[in-house]
Amino acid sequence: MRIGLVGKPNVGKSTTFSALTQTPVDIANYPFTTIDPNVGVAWIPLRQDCACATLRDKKESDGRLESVSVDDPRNGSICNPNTGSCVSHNRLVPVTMIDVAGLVPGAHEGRGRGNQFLSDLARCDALIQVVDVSGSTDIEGNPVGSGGSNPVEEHEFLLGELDAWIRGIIESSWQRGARRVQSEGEKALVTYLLDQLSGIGASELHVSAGLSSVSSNHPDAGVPWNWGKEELTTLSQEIRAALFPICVAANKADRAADGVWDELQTMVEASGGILVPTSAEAELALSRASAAGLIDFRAGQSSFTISEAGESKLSGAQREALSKIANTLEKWSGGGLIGLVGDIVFEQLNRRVAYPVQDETHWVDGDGNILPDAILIPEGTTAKGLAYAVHTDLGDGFIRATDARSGRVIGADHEVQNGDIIRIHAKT
Ligand SMILES: Nc1nc2c(ncn2[C@@H]2O[C@H](COP(=O)(O)OP(=O)(O)OP(=O)(O)O)[C@@H](O)[C@H]2O)c(=O)[nH]1
Ligand SMILES: [Mg+2]
Repeated sequence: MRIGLVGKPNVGKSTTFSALTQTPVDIANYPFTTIDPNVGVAWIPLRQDCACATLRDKKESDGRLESVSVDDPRNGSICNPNTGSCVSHNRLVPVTMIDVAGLVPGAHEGRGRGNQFLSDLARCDALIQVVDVSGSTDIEGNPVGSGGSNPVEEHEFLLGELDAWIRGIIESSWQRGARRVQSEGEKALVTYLLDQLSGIGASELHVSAGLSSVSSNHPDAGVPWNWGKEELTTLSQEIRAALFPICVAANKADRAADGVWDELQTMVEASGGILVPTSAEAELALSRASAAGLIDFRAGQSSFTISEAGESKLSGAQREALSKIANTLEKWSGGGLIGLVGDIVFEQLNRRVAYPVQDETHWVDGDGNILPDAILIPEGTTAKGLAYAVHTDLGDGFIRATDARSGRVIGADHEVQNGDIIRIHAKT
């Protein structure tokens, strides 16, 4: 799972990235601070209790485990995650985040960093546009104090650049590609588009969505090799929308009047996206204080408590600054940045979780680790699909699987449900 952070320069993409991934990166109040992309991992809580909660209940009722002790640092969790962590059955799973250079008008023609970073985004499952709702920067990212670009303008410009970028790829040898339809039939168009766009992650689904949008919006378009700019724009827009669902972090909300983002919110939601007001700077400050052990703070929440170390080290002024920050974050609903990433993963991209295990009785791997993996899979993934998600060899050698919760044997085509614990039997 990969999510790209995009937007014009100087809006807070790197600040957002740093708050989400706890990775230190360059942040500064001028355009093009970031040139080469930053890649890191954000840890996202599952929306339901980790399956280790069920296992604990079973063990407790069988008399094989004492109930949770008051001083248990994991507050009841008994799984052994290979990656991430689990406390209070709150299991964290990894989502790769990519922070790229800012995008300026004309990027698809090579302005600013040009197409380079557009290809950095190629393999992303979704994009978050970081928008500066404080108006403190113009459309090129230069600091202006106030009255810079407006949120809707900023969003429309980004969509326009992405569309133009995709159109550029399609257009380059359109005439030749489209004429293949004459000898090879309709399917040749799909093949041509897939050839052109597979590098940016397009599949037949995306391409077909684009083509049917041209037929419904331009009924008189005629033969494809005669399509003009309008038809190709529709085609690119639709492919872009299918390929890169875009959500918005309405950032620097701490310096904006409430509601400045309302119009953009309506627009984004109308196209199926999500907008959440954020202050990446505030979240970064809390996540840094937490990493330094000064406060106990769980990402996605606005409240925190001062830790023992914090009690002795924080000055009065520092405490006041931190609680001011938390108060700011409390004003907005939406769960901040972690909440936004969670919404994208579980609601927009419909990802479900499955726990592959090697022993269906004890829910462990070959080394006795309890529920070591929590894998995000698209809704509708089959047992065999899950096997491939774990390892190609496991998919190739797939024989059957066992649903470890019920003990039932399931076949290759069985749809894995959210929270399933699955033992895969495969030829080795
Ligand atoms: N007030 C306020 N300032 C912020 C917020 N987020 C970021 N900033 C400031 O905005 C400026 C730009 O932040 P960056 O994270 O470097 O922005 P960027 O989008 O990565 O910029 P480029 O890499 O140049 O495209 C810095 O001065 C940040 O401290 C926020 O939520 N509120
Ligand atoms: Mg940056």
